[in-house]
Amino acid sequence: MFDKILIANRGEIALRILRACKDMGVRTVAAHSTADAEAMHVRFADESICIGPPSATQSYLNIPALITACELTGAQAVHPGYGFLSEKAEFAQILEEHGLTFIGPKAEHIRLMGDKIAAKETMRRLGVPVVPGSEGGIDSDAEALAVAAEMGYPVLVKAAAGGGGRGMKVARSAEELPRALATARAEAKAAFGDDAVYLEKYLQKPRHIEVQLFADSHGNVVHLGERDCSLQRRHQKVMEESPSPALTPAQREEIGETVASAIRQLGYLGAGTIEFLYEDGRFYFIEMNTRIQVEHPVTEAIYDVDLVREQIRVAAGEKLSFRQKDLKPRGHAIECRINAENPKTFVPNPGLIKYFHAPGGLGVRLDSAIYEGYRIPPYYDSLIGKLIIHADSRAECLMRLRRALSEIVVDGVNTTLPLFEELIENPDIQAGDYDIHWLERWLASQTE
Ligand code: MV4
Repeated sequence: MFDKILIANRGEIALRILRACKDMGVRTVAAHSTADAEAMHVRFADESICIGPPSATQSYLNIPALITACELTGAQAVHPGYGFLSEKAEFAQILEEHGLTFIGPKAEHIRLMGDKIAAKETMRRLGVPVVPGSEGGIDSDAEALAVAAEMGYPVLVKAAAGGGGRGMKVARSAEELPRALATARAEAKAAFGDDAVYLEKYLQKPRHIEVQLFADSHGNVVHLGERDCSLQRRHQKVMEESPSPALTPAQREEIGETVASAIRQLGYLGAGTIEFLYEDGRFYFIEMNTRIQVEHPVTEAIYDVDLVREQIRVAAGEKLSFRQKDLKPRGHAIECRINAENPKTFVPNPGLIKYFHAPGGLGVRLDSAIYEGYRIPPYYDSLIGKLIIHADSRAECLMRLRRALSEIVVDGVNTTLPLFEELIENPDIQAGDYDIHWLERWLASQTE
């Protein structure tokens, strides 16, 4: 096991990683920007080191500064959290070249999954169901028109370097396709410096269901069920739950085994998430994420595991601490993302936390690095906490969430908390009856 881990992130995930390290008796180094000198995880860490000014490009994305920080502190491994450098293959590779361990997958797998065309082709080859579409990239309008005619409209043009919804264009007819291709290409070129695009059948009312995977370097690969992340706004997840209200235990086992088998064939290491669109009882692979995800705690709640601890164990060459047969989901979990944003317009609202009261009680977990008197800096993502509720059933989980929302107080900045109080009273939410467009439609209906 490592003696010392450097945490190359901030906010609630930096604290989450720090807690896992402490539970394992591993010393911690908080690498932080000047804007985060007063952060809770910096105070709780064994050591801290400033890696640059507020701008993320000069601090949390500054690879030379992070390597130097490891050398100065004697940290042997780096946990990148999510965002920032967590899915930069180059970072994983450079750490390795410096004799340091990247707590995450191998650089080759990060690179492979970063190319959405290669990722899809790989998954298809390994027996994972994928969305019907072009085989590889699209080179001409004629090719796109032929593929689209074959599978039928509407179709979706996606960027190979995309993900998270950027560089996507729907074409509802052959007339619309050339323009959709040109726009998607131009946006992809501007956003990613790569104009490669591919074509898929456009699914009109799917759910977003993702499967959690874990692999160690001893050939053990397991799945930890799914998370339903359909409740999104502008490609930002708002509320996630596990298990998905849409799946049966038999469907869970089947898709879990399918993806575990694919990952085993790849020789993957660490935590991974396979994202699917799910419509009319069928799964369609869209992307794979090679990081720990924001919503990992809902999986931790129902499987009673510490996923960050497992990331650290397998990065150190140890075995996973569980086998597939040990993993039995219990009950239901829901996560609410608390953002410092206007709950109606979602405009970020950084500033001073004047008063803070944490909720508590059985089945209530709050992952947050805020405290009374903390000033949320304006430079980073507006996520300030996650409220994770666990109960025996979905109905009890919603009741318990209602209780926790009635207890929590965050004063001084606007947050998304009022949104959840409304959402949990909605009949569709209570019934688990929602797709990826539900939240945007509901928000639009609220402002009319
Ligand atoms: C799709 C789709 C419909 N059909 N692909 C959006 C982000 C990226 N990860 C994939 N996305 C989508 N891909 C096909 N073939 C609809 C979306 C999509 C979406 C997916 C998940 C969650 C929210 C979404 C909101 C809008 C569109």
